[in-house]
Amino acid sequence: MGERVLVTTALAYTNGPLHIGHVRSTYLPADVYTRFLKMRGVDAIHVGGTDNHGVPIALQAELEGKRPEEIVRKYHRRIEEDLRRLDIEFDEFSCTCREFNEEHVRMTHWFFERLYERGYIEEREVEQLYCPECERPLPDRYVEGRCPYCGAEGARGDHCEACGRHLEPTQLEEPRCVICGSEPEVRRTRHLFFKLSEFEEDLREWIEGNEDLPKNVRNYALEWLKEGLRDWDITRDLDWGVPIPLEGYEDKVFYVWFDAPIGYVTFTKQYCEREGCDWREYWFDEGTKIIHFIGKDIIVHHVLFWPAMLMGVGANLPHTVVAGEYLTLEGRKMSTSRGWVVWVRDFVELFPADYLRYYLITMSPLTKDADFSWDEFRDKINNELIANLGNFAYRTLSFIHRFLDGEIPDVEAEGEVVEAIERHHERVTELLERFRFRQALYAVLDLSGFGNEYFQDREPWNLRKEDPEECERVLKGCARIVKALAVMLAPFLPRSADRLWRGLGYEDSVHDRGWEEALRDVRAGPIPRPEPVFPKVTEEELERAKELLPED
Ligand code: B3M
Ligand code: ZN
Repeated sequence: MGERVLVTTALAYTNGPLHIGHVRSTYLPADVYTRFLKMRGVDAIHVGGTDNHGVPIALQAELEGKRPEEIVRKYHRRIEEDLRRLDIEFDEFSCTCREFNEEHVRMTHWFFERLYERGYIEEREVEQLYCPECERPLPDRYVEGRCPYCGAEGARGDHCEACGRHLEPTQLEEPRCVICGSEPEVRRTRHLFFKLSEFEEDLREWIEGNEDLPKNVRNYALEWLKEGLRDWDITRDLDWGVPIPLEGYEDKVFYVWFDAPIGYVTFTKQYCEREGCDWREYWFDEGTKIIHFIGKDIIVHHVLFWPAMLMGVGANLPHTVVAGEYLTLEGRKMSTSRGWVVWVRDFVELFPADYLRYYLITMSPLTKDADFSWDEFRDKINNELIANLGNFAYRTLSFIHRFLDGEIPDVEAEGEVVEAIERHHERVTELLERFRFRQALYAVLDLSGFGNEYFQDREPWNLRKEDPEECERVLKGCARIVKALAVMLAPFLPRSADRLWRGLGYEDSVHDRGWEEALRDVRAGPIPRPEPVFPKVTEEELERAKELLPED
């Protein structure tokens, strides 16, 4: 029996469109990986969607005088469109919004009730800030004040931007209500806590014993465990979120981090309802691998909080969690409020989506921080992708078109070429299995590097007159390499791979073929008039791209 793999990507908050940071850390690696699995014939699905609750969205709505669901709807659509433009594919792309997704409310309740019945939920009294002027409680970011750790002004009720510490609203010095500016009072209220501390030992054992967890994720989680786990407040005094099915909690909702990861399960169920499978197979049966792709800032949620919830309901634990590190832009931290960011939509208006995919994968390993720079982008596209791979493919197809009557010859390629293809195929496969996306893509480029050298060494332009049979063998070998490149590029650069594929005279799509297709001989016969698959990035385009960033 083949294994079942469930790939998930962190759910983007619907408080803005998609930028390159999201794409690099999460969406792109998950898409490449799922495409690769599917080509190998693995029963894999990719689920994701948007995260619609939480204080930031509620607050943004309030400040703009809108309903939160209006903001959610707008950005859900926009994010979905941004992903489509980058050819990031999902088997299910849904949302957690209580207004648009009843199923998610039911699934969250299902989790909560199980945890409750099993004694993992406890009621406790807490102190909570309350604005007497607005006559309402002030959760998280509804208050601002001075950070008790570093003294920075403008620290928010959940977090200080300046020192990066996590905060509770009651810790803030000189707190202010962000809606009306008045000074809040402290009041007592009841909240629900998830007894995270009870899972500490099991979590440690699971993390230490899980060889598949990448080092950056493991170390981070173990570091966190050293401090000991505190029970987790899963309620908020807010009217935006999943309602709590318990008497006395009518005015509260679940904390967004309680319901958001449950979205992975909701969306799997929605997929299964459409496709006629059983979601429990993914979440409860042995033989399923759950792989979460996330950004580094949410490791604790995915390796501690969420697995504890899964343990609590008796579900499968993640097989692994792949966490992309931070991305800066031209050497500076990205900031959506200051416009120091590259939006996906702006990028794809200037350049092919595959160029972004290429650059984001090759800029640095996923487990290292990286910097996006427009100059480096141009250099990598022009000097690597085009000079190496694009050039080899175009050279091969042009030669065939001009000198071999436009037909791929019906002869055997040399053993040396076949071996090189096999060697590279094995290497790319092995690297992708280990989530080494950058190295894997460079291994594909190594094969075109081999092709370029082979073409250069054999001098087909001389052979054409001196030894036409040998010339045919050489070009057959080169065409075979182009085919292997098209197949192996398919998960990384889906659109360009298909253009290469059609350039060889195939009429279907490379995405309908399997991963092993790279090893099979290339078809003989006519090819269309060759066109360069990769246009150069010009200086004018680059200038226009740079103008997207604000001046200092
Ligand atoms: N929306 C935060 C983030 O995108 C959050 C992820 C939820 S994943 C369950 O960083
Ligand atoms: Zn107020």
